[in-house]
Amino acid sequence: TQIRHIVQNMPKAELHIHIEGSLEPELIFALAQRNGVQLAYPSVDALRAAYAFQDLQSFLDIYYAGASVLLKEQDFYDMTAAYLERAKADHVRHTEIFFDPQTHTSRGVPIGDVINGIHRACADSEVSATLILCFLRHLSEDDALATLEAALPYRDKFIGVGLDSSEVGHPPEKFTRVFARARELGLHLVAHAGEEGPPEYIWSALDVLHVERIDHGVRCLEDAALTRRLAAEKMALTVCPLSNIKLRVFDTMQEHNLLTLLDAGLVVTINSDDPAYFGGYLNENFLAAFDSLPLGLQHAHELARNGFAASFLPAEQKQKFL
Ligand code: ES4
Ligand code: ZN
Repeated sequence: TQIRHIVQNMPKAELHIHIEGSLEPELIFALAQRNGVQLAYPSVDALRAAYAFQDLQSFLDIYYAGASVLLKEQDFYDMTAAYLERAKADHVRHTEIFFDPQTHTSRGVPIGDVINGIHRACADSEVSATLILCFLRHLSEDDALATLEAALPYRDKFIGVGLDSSEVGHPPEKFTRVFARARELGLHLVAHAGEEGPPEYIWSALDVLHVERIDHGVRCLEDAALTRRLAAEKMALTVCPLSNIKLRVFDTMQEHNLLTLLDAGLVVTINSDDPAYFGGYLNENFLAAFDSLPLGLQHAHELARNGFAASFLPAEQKQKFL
């Protein structure tokens, strides 16, 4: 139909994509072979068959297993180059890519190999691409602080920091000091909050960590005062429709609250999160939402525009997309 065609071909920004979540089963097996890594699954099909998740943690267990094949700088380059090709095909013009250094440094991979490999692929791409270093919230704040210090020789290769992994039981305030340090360094700040965790985690991401966007944030609607604040401050939510269905945040796409968030005046963006695991890249996320919810052409333009508006592009570059 006409609207599907327009949605697919619109210039878009992507603000919530974990690069390790773009690793397709075929590339996992190719890298395992190249690096002599033994996988717990005998074949690509067997691995893909394991992609049936009950919740965030059951996904993360498989996601970290998949990332275990990444050892060399070139592996990080190849993974990122493959994502950027897919993004380009979906008319993504700008992307702000999350990466999880602790997933790799804990296996003995030098942080410089991680950052240089991902960054070099971004530099080689036609798509505008910047990097956001994420701390794993199931690990300690001291581990996050050490990771930030270890990344400082590469300070010019990332624009911000984020907070991801297991949300419940690991509230934003656990990371007060490391976010304060990142803020002093002039880094942009984001955090996952209100995906599986309660609205209180969104409040503390705002008031304790001073984040500039909320990743997911869909549970904000449980708190009317919070919803009003997010709207008043034009605080963007990076919503990931297919992720929310695969991880059972909502039972069906028809029940997703994306349109309710828009109607509440929130700056909603659409993103792919972990496209290799959740059934699609950015266009598939847009189409899944548009196929299941009463969204129209105005919404399509608003959602695409929000992606650029909420980006961390410098004002003059942002302007060209708006
Ligand atoms: C993630 Cl969907 C999601 N939530 C939290 N952390 C993550 N890391 C990768 N995908
Ligand atoms: Zn995420």
